[in-house]
Amino acid sequence: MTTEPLIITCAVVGAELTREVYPDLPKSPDEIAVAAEQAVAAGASVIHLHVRDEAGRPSQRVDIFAEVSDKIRRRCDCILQYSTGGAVGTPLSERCAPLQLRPEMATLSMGTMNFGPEIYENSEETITAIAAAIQANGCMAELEIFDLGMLESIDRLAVKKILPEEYHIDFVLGVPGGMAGTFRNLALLVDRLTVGRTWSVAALGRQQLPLTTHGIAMGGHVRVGLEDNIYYRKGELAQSNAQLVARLVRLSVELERPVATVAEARKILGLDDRLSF
Ligand code: KMH
Ligand code: ZN
Repeated sequence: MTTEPLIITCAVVGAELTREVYPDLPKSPDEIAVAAEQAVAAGASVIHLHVRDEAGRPSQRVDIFAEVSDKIRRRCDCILQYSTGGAVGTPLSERCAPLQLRPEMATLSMGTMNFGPEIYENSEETITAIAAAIQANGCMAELEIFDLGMLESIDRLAVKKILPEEYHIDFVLGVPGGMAGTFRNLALLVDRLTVGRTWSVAALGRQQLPLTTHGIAMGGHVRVGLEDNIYYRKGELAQSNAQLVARLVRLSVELERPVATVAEARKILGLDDRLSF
């Protein structure tokens, strides 16, 4: 089993979550920055970032991403990973807009899918446009894989030179309409990976804990946070993003995976070579 340091990503707010289901959801720039700072203090090195507008709605506005990023950077060092997924239905032009702020990382969803009752549109044309924007702004892509076919699309799109050469892969399991969050599915996906690619696992709801624990033992990296799961255990809401991160830190230590510092995470992801732009 690998003893490589574990990169923990924290997805602190997401686009779909509301205060009706999670009353303390961080929404304002200050609240999101505090949530990120606490997650980093607990052991996260990457913050997967969505933001909300003044009305609390998911937004891809550049000024809000700039404000939140600035507030996070004043509080702590971490790798900022902007969402280009936005919310289901966010137009393509809006999805890419924050990339002009040149975050270290940005997500790239690898296919269209049912997302609950809605359609999350990621046609080849959309993937091509987002991949181009990611590269034009010097970001490292994190490919979001919600289903096996999306993983199998990587080679096809790479041949067409649509994808950047360097990328990290994140398996997001358990979205209704995507691949279920099971050990077998994670093993199947990891089996199909090109050797040497870094990967992480995120899983929705009650699968977050078992799948991330499994991912640690398999030598991958992990993502937790309220975007994917609001519960600490059955019937008990998590107190915070940091609480979810802290549990994974404890598990990781027990499994002989030291938790990566931000500097170590940059090195593992190949971001340390990119800091000069
Ligand atoms: N909100 C989802 C529709 C991403 O951040 O890149 C898409 C999402 C993926 O959250
Ligand atoms: Zn997201």
